[in-house]
Amino acid sequence: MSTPHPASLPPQPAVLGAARLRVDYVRASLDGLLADGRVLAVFGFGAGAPARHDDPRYLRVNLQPDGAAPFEVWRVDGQVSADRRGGIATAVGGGLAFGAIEVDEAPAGGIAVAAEAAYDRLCGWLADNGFGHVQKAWNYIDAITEGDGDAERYRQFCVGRERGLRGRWPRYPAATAIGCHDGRRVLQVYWLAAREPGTPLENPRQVSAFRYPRQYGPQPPGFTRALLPASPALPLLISGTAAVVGHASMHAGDLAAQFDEVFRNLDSLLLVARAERPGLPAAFGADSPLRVYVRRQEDLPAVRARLARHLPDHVPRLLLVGEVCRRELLVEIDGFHRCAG
Ligand code: 3EB
Repeated sequence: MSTPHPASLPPQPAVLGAARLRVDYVRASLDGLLADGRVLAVFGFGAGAPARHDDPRYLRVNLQPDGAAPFEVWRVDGQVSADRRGGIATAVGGGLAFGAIEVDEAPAGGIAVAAEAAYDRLCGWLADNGFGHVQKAWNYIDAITEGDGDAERYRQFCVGRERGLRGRWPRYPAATAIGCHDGRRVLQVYWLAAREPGTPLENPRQVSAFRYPRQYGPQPPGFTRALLPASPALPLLISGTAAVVGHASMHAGDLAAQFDEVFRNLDSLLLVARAERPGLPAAFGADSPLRVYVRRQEDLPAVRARLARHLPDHVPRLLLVGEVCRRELLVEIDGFHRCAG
């Protein structure tokens, strides 16, 4: 006798001792959020958010949100201890580490040297603290597409990032690299690290970024399209995803067409992730907080409308004005998919 096949899989049981992370957009007071000892990190966005806090777990990202932004809150299963020394803010708990570093470009001698310093110090911290495996790194760079050809600031950032790594990462993490325009030439890098390696995922619709041909710069960007952490209680970490097919930018100047392409890329990435971990939901849901980076402020209303066509209302989303690292690309989406509750 065959038993009927359940229409949907029951929620995965909690994995004892496995690192877990919950990411939420929350409207609350910053002090109230930080009072929770299980909070690993809190992010504020744009000029309306507090610039800093004595607590090293707070970081402001200098991208203007669409309206009044909530805080993004990362919670872990365990007591968190935080520290700030030598310009690196860190928080450790529940088997995970958050860290953030800001490097002033002028004294460093430019974006390449600043990126090299940031990644060199990041690697040093990881080695000293037993967190061998960055799962995702976020990079925020002022005036990211300024400069021509190989002198473009993003390309120089890629050169410096790779130099700073000095071959210490056997595999690339997921990443986001977005431009801001706050006039501060301060490179901001933050990361989520674990003790176990995850599985890097590539997108069959896209050439791996680390294999981009020479035309995009002297150093291909070191990131993987998504990273599936070893712990099933951690979400899939999705890299910044733009309208890149193969290695080419698609639909220059056409916001709606770029949007459709971004979602085709995301769908394709979810298929790859589900082949690896069938328990991941097939579609974005309430546990898939996404960030949508929009190059032009004036596109925000159109972006809101496009998003409503692609995503059900219960998918948390944060719209930020930020520049994709190729001038012709108008929108990029990154995020998390399914955080165990
Ligand atoms: C792309 O597909 C878009 O350099 O860390 C996306 C995510 C992009 C991360 C990075 C760059 C980075 O090439 C750009």
